[in-house]
Parts: sequence; C-alpha cells; structure tokens
Amino acid sequence: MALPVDSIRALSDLHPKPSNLKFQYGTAGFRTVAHVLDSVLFRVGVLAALRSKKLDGKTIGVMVTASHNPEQDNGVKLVDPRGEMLEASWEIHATALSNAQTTDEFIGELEKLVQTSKIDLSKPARVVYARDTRPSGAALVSSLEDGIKAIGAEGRNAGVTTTPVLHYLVRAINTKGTKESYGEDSEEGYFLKLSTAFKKLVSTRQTPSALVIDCANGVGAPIAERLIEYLGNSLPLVLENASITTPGALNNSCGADYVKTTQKLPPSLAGRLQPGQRGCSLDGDADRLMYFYLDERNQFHMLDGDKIAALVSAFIVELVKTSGLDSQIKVGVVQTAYANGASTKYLSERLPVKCVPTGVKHLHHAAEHYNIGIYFEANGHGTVLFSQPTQDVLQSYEPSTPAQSTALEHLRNLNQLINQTVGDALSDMLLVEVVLAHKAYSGAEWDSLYVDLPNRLVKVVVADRNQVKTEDAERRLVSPVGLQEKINDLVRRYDGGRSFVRPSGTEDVVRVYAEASNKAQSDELAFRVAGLVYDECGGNPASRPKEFL
Ligand code: 16G
Ligand code: MG
Repeated sequence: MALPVDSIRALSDLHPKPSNLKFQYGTAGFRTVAHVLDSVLFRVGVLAALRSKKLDGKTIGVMVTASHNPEQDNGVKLVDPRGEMLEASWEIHATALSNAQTTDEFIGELEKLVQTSKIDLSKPARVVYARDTRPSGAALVSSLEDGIKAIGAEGRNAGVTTTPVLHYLVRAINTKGTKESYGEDSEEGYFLKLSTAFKKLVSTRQTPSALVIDCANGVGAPIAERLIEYLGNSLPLVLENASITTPGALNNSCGADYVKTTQKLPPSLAGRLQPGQRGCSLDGDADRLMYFYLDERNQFHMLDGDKIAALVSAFIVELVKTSGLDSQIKVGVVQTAYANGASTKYLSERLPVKCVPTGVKHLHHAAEHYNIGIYFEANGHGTVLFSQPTQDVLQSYEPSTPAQSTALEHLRNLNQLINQTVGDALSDMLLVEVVLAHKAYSGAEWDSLYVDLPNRLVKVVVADRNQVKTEDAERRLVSPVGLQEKINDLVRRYDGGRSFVRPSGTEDVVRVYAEASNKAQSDELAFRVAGLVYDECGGNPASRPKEFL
C-alpha cells in the first residue's frame, strides 16, 4: 500500500509553510506564536497517523497547547500509546516534516520516513486530540484534522481539556479491555477514577478547610469545575482566575509559572486568600502545580515541586513500611539540578534520590527504574509511577495485621488517584490534600519539613547558546572549556554555595542557578556566575547582568 499522495497534496496545499521560518520539535513539542503554526498542525496530523500505523494501529495523542506561555502563543505535542511523551527518535522526524518547504518536499519526507522506519501503510491509524482554551486553538485543531483526514486516519476529538486528561485518554483507549486497563476512556472515566480513590483515601479524615485554586484563566478552570461535581463535599474548592473567555487573561500575572518565577501571590488573589488558608496555582494546561499560603503576618510562602516531592515521598515510604512490603517495594525519587539543596538533603535521608537533566522525559524515564518512582521538578511538574510488577504485588499481597491492611488499601488507592501518564496538577493536588489530611498538616507545618536554601535564577542572552554543553545531569560544564573551573572558584567563596549553568531547551538563553546560605549571597553568586557566562560566551550587552557592569 502506498501513501494517499493525491489527497495529501490537495490538503497540504491549503496549509503552506511560511518560507522564512524554521521549526523545531523540542522538549515541549512545537511551540511558538500561534499565527505561524497552521502548516505544522497539518503535518503533525499526518505524522501522528504514521506513528499510529508504525505501532500497529495504537492510538496516538495530539495536544494543542502552549502551557504557561502567553495567550498569543500556541503549540502541539504528540503522546505515545501509554500516555507518555513521544519517543525521542521521532522528534527528529517531526522537525524534518515541519521544515519541508513545499508540498512536494513534504511528500518526499513522508516517503523517506515510511521507508526508513519501515511503516506498514496497510495498518489502521487512530489519533485522539484535544486543545486548551487559547483563542487560536480551534483553527489549529481544524488544520490538524485536515492532516488526519489527508492520510485517511481515524480521528477522535476530545474537545477542550487539560494536557493530563488527554494523556489519560490515550492510555485508557490503548489499554481498554486488557489486564492493564487504565479506566474508562472518557473525561467521566477520569473524574470517576480520581474522585473515587480520593474519597476512599480521606474517608476516615476530617473534611479539610477550603482550598483556593488559581486556574491561570485556562483550561484547568472548566475541568476543576467538573471535578468539584464528582468530589461532592469531600474537598471544598474555591476556583479563582477562571475567566477563560477574557482576552489576554490566560497565564497573565497568575498561574503556576508566575508563582514559581516571581515567588509571589498572584495579585488577583489578594484578599481572596485568607491568612492560614491553602492555595494552589495550575498552569495554562494544568500539568503543573504550585501550593502556597499566607502566614498570620500576611507573608507569602510558596510550596513548590520540591516541597510536594518531600511531602509525598515521606508519606509513601511510610505506607510501604507499615504495609510490610518494604523488602519487596523500593521507593525512589528523581529530581533535577534545580531542586533546592535542602530538599535533596531531606529526601536523601529517607530514600534513594537520583538527579537527571531537566525535562519531563528524563525524570519519567528515571522514575521507571524504581518499584515506586516519585518525580517532581521544582517548577511543579511531577507524578508518581507504580511499576506493573509493583501493582501486581499490591493486588496479591495478603496483609497480616489491621495496620498492614489499612496501609495496603491506601497504596492501592494512591495507585488509582495518581495520573501516572504525566504530571497532572489536579491529580497531584488531590494527592497533596490526601497527605495533608492524613498528617493533619497546615500549609505552615508542611512548609517546615525543611527550610529552602535561598536561591536565584538568572538568564543570560549569548551569541549561541549551543556552545554551552553540560554533563553530570547538567551540573557541570564541559564547554566553553575552563568556565566550570572559574565557576568552582567563585562558588567556593560562598557559604553553602552551589551554582550551575545550562542552555535553556525552550528559550534562546542560558540559565544560571545559584543557591547559598543567605539571600544576598545567593543573588550575588548568581549574578557573578552570570557575569562569567556573559564574558566567556559572547553575551548580548542588553543581558549583561547590571549588578556587575
Ligand atoms: C519544558 C519541560 C519542563 C522543563 C522546562 C525547562 C516537558 C514536558 N516540559 O517546559 O519539564 O522544566 O521545559 O525549560 O518536558 P528550560 O529548558 O527553558 O529551562
Ligand atoms: Mg504545562
């Protein structure tokens, strides 16, 4: 069987590539200003279908979103059959297809891909897709649909939903009717799975006080709204920043990324969050979560991904031990170099900790090596993975005491509560609420598990960020040669000092992170390292750290 070249040609001509642009499928898929993405979406539709054929007709997911980016941006990423990120080797195919200048070149690239990847075109192709609330989303989805139609694949529109719901659907569709069935393949199935597990986990606990959710004026709002119906009165939720139709509101001075980068309460929540009350922020596609609270002096305190990892890890380690399964189930945690040093210390005292390069695929992959693998990036993206053998152990294990039996039941329910395909702000929020309810912790008590080391993140614009190369999970520079030694010399002069430099995967900048035992020192260290980077890498004068001019 050959490619349906005529139909691809006819529809591809309706979605020409802007001639002067070069696209790249990066860590977050394709992401840029929305108005240049039409051809990319069409081609992703065709590519998703080929990926499906390659995997014997398994359903592939496509999510149209630009997460925490401003409203004028959009993007698209592919989801592999178990709900995980697209296999890395196909990122290159995605980039190649998106950059073909003409329809003819595009068809040539497709033929090449079919050949080199040995794709059997007679196989069926199935694609499920969704988008967030961005105004540009509807038109981009229709370009995607043209791609799916052009190659004769079967498309299923999952509508406007969160990234984690789409990942859930992909896994649910592909495991339907099997021993590894992930749940009903519908949004209802998702809500039912999470809410049922949550209610069981908190059934013996006091109903918590109301939690305020900053929905970033994005798709988390309607999805949280529906979750409330399923949770009933098991968890009182107050939705804020839920204006999904107000132009320009999405991610604007709100949301998880705003909270993490500014370390401030979104101004829109002033007066809405009472001292002592818990609040949390989702990002624009609801796969990141930041918690916070105001103390009695109205001071803002942030509980980031590291704090979530600490809370959740301690709880799971304890349950595994209480259930009597600690010799069979090894729990481990995965972080990146951005994890606060104090969190790494807290965690290392309780369980194995691994550090990997930035980006969900690295964390997810490393977490799969544990029986229960917990991963969170400091920015609030993370989840917990139960390996299949571990899930089997949880099913078959026969506890010998009531305490073991209760702990086992909790572990089984956690396995249902947690969206294991990808970080899921709403599922993670329920997980945090479970632990807080079990520990009877307030935000302040949770916060006091450890005290964050003061830290500072700075970006430097340089001539070519690709000259900056790292090793050891981004903690050491190998290029430019000699720069790491200079950084080491500086770091040594700061009490509790730590610093690392890496090229961003999403922006044309180099990022510098520094921490030290007090705020002034961490700031100074960050700026001095940034100064070194600037000098060694041919920095753009506009980004020369002002503190050291
Ligand atoms: C992307 C990554 C996120 C990472 C961030 C780092 C995924 C799905 N997302 O958003 O994990 O923390 O990039 O950005 O992998 P940076 O490379 O610009 O610092
Ligand atoms: Mg996101």
